[in-house]
Amino acid sequence: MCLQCSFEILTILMCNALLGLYLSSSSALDLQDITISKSRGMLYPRDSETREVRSLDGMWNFVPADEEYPSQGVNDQWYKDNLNKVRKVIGMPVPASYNDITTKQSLRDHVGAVWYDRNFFVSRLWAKDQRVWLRFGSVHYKAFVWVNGELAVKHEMGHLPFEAEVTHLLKYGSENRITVICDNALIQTTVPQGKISEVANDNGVSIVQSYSFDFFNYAGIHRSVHLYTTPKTFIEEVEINTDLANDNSLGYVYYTISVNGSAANQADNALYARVQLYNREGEQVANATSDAKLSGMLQVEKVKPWWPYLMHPDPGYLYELKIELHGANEELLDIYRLNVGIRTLSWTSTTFNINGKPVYFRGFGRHEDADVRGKGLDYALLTRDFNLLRWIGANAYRTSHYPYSEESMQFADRHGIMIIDECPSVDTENYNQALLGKHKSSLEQLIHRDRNHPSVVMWSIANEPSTREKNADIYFEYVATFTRSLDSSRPITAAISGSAIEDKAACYLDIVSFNRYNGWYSNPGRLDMITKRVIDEATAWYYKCYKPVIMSEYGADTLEGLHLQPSFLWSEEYQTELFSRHFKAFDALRRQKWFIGEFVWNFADFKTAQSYTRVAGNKKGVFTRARQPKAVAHLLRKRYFALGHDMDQCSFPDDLYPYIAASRWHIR
Ligand code: BDP
Repeated sequence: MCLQCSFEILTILMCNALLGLYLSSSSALDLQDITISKSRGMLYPRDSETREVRSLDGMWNFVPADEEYPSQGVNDQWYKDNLNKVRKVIGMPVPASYNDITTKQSLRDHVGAVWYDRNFFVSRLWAKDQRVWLRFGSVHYKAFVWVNGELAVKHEMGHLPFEAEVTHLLKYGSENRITVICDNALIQTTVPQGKISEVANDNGVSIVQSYSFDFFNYAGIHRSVHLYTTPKTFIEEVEINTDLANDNSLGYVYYTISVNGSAANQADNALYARVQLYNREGEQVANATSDAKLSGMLQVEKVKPWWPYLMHPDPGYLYELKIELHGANEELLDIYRLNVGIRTLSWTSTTFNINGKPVYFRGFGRHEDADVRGKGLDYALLTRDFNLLRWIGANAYRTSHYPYSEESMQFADRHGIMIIDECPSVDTENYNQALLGKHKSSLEQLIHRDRNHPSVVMWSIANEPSTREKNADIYFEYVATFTRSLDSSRPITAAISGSAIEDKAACYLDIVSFNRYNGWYSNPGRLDMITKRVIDEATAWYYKCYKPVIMSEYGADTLEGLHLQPSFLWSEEYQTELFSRHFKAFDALRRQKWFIGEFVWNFADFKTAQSYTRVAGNKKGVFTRARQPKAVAHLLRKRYFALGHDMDQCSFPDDLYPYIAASRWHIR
């Protein structure tokens, strides 16, 4: 086995052994805060009068690097020619995880680099006075990208977009080639963390990836790949903030624009933006011309605020903001449009409010997960999932345990589903300097990407970190302070699994979320040991930090179709009864004003690593992996609509209570 390599991407395999050593000594040291570089650009690619977007999705060529000689492709410069010249390639769909596409176990469980390439034409019409950008929605976990044999961009961190200008690398009016290495290896300084070791097998040794988080480490080009054009001087960033006044009848949209390009340097004072806001009917409701700093405010009379689903008869109201960038002599340089929801958020030590009204969250933890596609973006699945969220009456979900696709954020905006937006830090432990830098970077990239979505109402800075460990306090103080410095308009949370007594991190948050599996991991089978424990734990969290409290995970694995009466672990009856015991606790807690939400684990069954505790994955879904309801979904639906009715007087769907009998029946 040769683990010698010359290229950065593969050094992680070598360093792993050393890393263990470094970490055990470094964890004794005090952590210092660390400055990170900030991301730029990355507006979602949209065409306009000045921009063109071209998809590179479709079938790509694919070949995994040899486990025996992982650096061979880099050493032999496979990116200098078509991959099929050096290796037998197979077809691989983009976007998709590669793991479940073939029938080969070796690919499903592959550790390290895989190679993709494809050829494409660029029209000679694109050779005019403009720039061309190459943008990936996400590649998990680490990516290196070459265009026509030249390195165009590299990026570390799954689930987040990255891009590079490729104007100078493309051949216009000719065929081009794009080559990608995607490396899925996770170590102690990646986000999330994992471990790689060499383990003896029957014929020698294997490189084995392990991780403690409970979802399959799907990898590949997970989201769309785009080429898009911009003018030479173009709108590079847009930041939106909104406010409401006068009893929510007047709206304010504050905007700040950044420009990239020579015109920005040469004629600073000449640049200005004209911004126009359109309602759903396409009528202009406000317009303004920016100041010289390219910022300003739009005032909207008789505004239609953005409301969550079931909190208002017209949830998810979006305006369209059209931004025109003008240069000297009024020359129109660039146009970019984005959707804007106008709403306010506020929070106290006991409440969370949207547009001045208290919110009670009723939602899910989820995963981006499906058979065959893994974590690959799929509009059919996305549409089905949002239809199910509406069917069941949920108003929120947490993007457990990593950022979800930009397309899903757009769906959430439109459907009025509130998002607790989580960075990819899951089961965080072994706090060290390098990890802190990457953790902060993951939040910076996430906030940069998602800050303009009205659906995003909270940032989650971690899931189940080890919060009693040495340095957990200083580490999370740094991470929380950094997050607030990037966005003070949204509260911060993290899903904590440690006990309130031992925890050192929760009080740095604005809202405390806790995960607990009463009746499952704790006291399995004991439905009589749930309600009081949930009430006691939520109360302990409140009196520890004096912050609003959410139960961010509870649930039970349930095998679809398994019915056992009296209920027994894994049966549909057990999941239903376990939920009901939690509902009782939540209602008792709701009378304490500081308990502000309940999130089921999980929306749907999902794949995990192989383990004797998992029957082909985690089965805690309210829906099956094929997105069909288990028995508990019907109970949850009744509760979520009842809560919507109690809180916000929403109406009930006609089929919520099918006819049973003419007699009066009793609900306890
Ligand atoms: C929680 C984790 C979640 C797991 C869940 C479970 O946050 O990722 O899937 O437990 O075990 O601790 O089902």
